Amino acid sequence: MRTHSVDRLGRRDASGGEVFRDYVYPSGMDAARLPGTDRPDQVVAHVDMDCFYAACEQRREPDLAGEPLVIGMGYEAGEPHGAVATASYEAREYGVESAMAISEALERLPRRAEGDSDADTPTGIYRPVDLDYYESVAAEVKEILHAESDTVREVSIDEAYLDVTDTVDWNGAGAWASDLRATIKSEVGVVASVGLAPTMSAAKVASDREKPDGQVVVEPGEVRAFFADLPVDEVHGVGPVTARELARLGIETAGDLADADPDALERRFGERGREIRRYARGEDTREVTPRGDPKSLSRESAFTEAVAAIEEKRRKVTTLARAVADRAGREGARYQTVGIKVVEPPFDINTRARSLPGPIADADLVESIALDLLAEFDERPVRKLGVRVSNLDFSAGEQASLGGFEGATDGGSDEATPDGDCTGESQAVAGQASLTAFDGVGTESSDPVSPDATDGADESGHAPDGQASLGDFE
Ligand code: DCP
Ligand code: MG
Repeated sequence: MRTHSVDRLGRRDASGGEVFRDYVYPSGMDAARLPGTDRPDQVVAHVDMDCFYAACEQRREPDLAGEPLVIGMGYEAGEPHGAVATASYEAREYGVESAMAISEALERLPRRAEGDSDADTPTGIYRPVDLDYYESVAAEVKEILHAESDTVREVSIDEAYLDVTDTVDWNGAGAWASDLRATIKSEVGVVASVGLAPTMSAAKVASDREKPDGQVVVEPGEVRAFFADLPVDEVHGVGPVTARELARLGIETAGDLADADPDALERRFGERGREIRRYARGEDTREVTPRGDPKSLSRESAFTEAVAAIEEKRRKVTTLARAVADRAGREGARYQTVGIKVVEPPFDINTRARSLPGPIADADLVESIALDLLAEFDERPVRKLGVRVSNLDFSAGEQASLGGFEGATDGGSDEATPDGDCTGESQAVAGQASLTAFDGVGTESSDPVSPDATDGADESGHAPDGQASLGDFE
């Protein structure tokens, strides 16, 4: 096992001053920002709660523990509507999974009748989403994570990265992860899986590898081998659309992508082709950075097939505009600029924006400006639409975000950056009901190799029954 020396990274003292740094880089440059360089000694943890909404329900109602439990977004007791937000691992055994239509879940796992726990055929318990409760549980977990590290980046309600370089070395990484998981379990009553690795993307894959209730440590030098068999759609920045394209090129695993000809990838995907190849090779120079106030808030949604029909496009933009305005309201944000993103097949990203004389909070106006901007694309086939508000002003009203798990797009840029990038981190939820319920987080615009300059949020999302997936774009 490799021994880790934090000193070589240039530890910082409590006041934030640099203690020393053995590596010398050209002045003003940081190791992590040098193209092609790595920070072999960065220790990144990724924490992701297991079947989180279901786990919250089980904490509240311990009789649900060990049961096949399905949490439905837009679901009402006894009804077949809505989409699966998540399912307990017991329910997953029957093929029930996130973003599946409830009607389909019911076919795989019929609803248990009241008092009918001994039925011959397996049955499941269905519950509607109670986001307020889940957020309160997430806040408890978050408190524990912040106690572990000064540098925590929360990326969704149940997921965060921690930079633990200064406190964890590779010899102690496994023990640290066990302790953290035990603390979360005993203090909060929900289960976390943890991955530790020298890069953010490897840590994320690692936390997923042994779910549920698992942990994986990937040491420096092992990342590429660790990735080799990974299906290509699990590489950071690669979603279903890109994965399909890659499959056509015979690239199915991260190992294939790592070995692919970078020029060919660039011809097919532009600069992003090189970026995803770098991620597949384990090269990821991103550092964990905490989130500040978002620079913009957005929602985007993909059609399963390109759509030219005006009304269908207008309906989607209306829904997205409402969702964005609602989100801004909850964040306590007013906005001065309203924009749309229109993706034409295969990957042509168009953005349009209009600025107002001063900040406002007015859902009707967001909708009418967005629809107005859409008019230019009335006749054109479109595969994805997004609505964004930017030039945000948090000065009026209280800050709703509380720096909590609830994500926000954090692109670090407004109109200056063409918003081709979407959040690889964000996850999409299915169905109209989930519009406001699950938000991803964008990446820093300062990250020159962000793979999120891609196809976007829906790449990590799921679209059951032709439903659009939803996510942030920046
Ligand atoms: N979620 C949702 N819709 C989706 C995906 C997720 O509403 N399509 C919600 C419900 C999940 C929570 O977000 O509980 C966290 O998402 P995860 O992807 O981490 O899924 P889980 O925590 O449920 O399961 P896992 O154990 O695989 O992490
Ligand atoms: Mg989870």
